[in-house]
Amino acid sequence: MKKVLITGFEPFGGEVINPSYEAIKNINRGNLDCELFILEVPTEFYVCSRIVIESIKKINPDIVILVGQAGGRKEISVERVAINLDDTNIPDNRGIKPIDNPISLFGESAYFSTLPIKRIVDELKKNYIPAGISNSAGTYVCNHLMYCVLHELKDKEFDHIQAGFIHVPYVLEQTKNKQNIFSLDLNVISNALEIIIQTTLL
Ligand code: PCA
Repeated sequence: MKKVLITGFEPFGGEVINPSYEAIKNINRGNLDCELFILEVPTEFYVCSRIVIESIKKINPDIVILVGQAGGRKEISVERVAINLDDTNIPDNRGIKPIDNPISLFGESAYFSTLPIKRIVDELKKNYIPAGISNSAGTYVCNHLMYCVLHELKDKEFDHIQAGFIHVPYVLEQTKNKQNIFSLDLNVISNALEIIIQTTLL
């Protein structure tokens, strides 16, 4: 049976929860044809990638799906690309705030997701879940993690592993007292992640 590692982030930016981690905890393993490993990752530049890469080395998964919150987005965003840049106005959870920093001096300018991104979007839409491809994972911690993981997986030892990043909108409980902010039900996000895993396994 194939092994899938899925990661979500700790809350950041004043939020009490992060829908990415809530959603991966809520995945129904009974709907999956794989062994699933879940991991909560600190919303911290540098630390996040170290933890995920250590975990990849330990688990030796076939597929790695990184998930993060993108508040304000109106669909499940299947990220196409990570760029070699850290640049942020808001500090991470450790107070680190890189500006115009390359992530790797020797890495490529960008790395592309190796998940079947078009098939994933089609499957999500077939299931009436709002979804689309995104051409920017931003320049904050999520892009950092996606870049570092794809950079590491270029290595011959790991190049059989498929990996990519999914940004999810807020969940209902985060937007209760806010107006006109899009959110999805937690179960819809978890179901979307189940579909993403199953589609990648095919
Ligand atoms: N979203 C942030 C970092 C952690 C998270 O869940 C981002 O989009 O970079």
